Amino acid sequence: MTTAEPRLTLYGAQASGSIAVEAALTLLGIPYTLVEGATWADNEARERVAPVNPMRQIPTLVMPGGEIMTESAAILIYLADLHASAGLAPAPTDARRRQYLRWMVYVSSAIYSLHWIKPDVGRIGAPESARASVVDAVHERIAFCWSNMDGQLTPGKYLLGDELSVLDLYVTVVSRFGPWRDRFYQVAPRMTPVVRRVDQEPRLIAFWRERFPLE
Ligand SMILES: N[C@@H](CCC(=O)N[C@@H](CS)C(=O)NCC(=O)O)C(=O)O
Repeated sequence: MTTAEPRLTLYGAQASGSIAVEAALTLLGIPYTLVEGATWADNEARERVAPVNPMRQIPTLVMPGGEIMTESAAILIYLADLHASAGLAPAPTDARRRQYLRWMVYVSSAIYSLHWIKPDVGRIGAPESARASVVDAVHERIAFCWSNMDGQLTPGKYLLGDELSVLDLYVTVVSRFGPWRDRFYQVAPRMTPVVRRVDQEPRLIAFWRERFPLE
């Protein structure tokens, strides 16, 4: 008799922030059980994730022993550190580690978190009639934040140099959200070749097509 290997369980959805985590798991060759559901649009998906994450957000990662981990940046940093030989993050002793941590936290806090407003502008006390202008303002702020980041990076093949890191995966995914890629290409000319390269990463082509097609 064979016993099943303990597996990670990931609550995630197509075209969501969980895709950055799924991309890292794919590159690392780590199997996981996916619980699919678009939490921002589907109440059943929200209620499905609620017992493990009362924030009702994805990605939510459940460890084989039942421990819960949320926060996309934290999960990505953790996975890269745990599998250091895969080289998906600069080591703590590497001079690039500071900027790596800085921008991982920045993408999460300055950019990704703003998307919480969009499914229901009432979340910030705005009337539904103001929806279009609130969403425009969110997108303007995100464009500014991408531009600010772009101006302070000197990418090589990838954002931190010539090695692919989970920061590249994170930016490649979050830049697919509003205000979407065309705007990103305008405001982030230095990061543009990097996300295009990651879009074409041979180990991820089939994954992107299935989980977050660009078109
Ligand atoms: N801080 C969280 C944000 C996660 C997040 O906003 N997830 C979205 C999907 S991309 C979500 O579940 N939204 C549900 C909602 O807006 O209620 C993280 O970085 O993981």
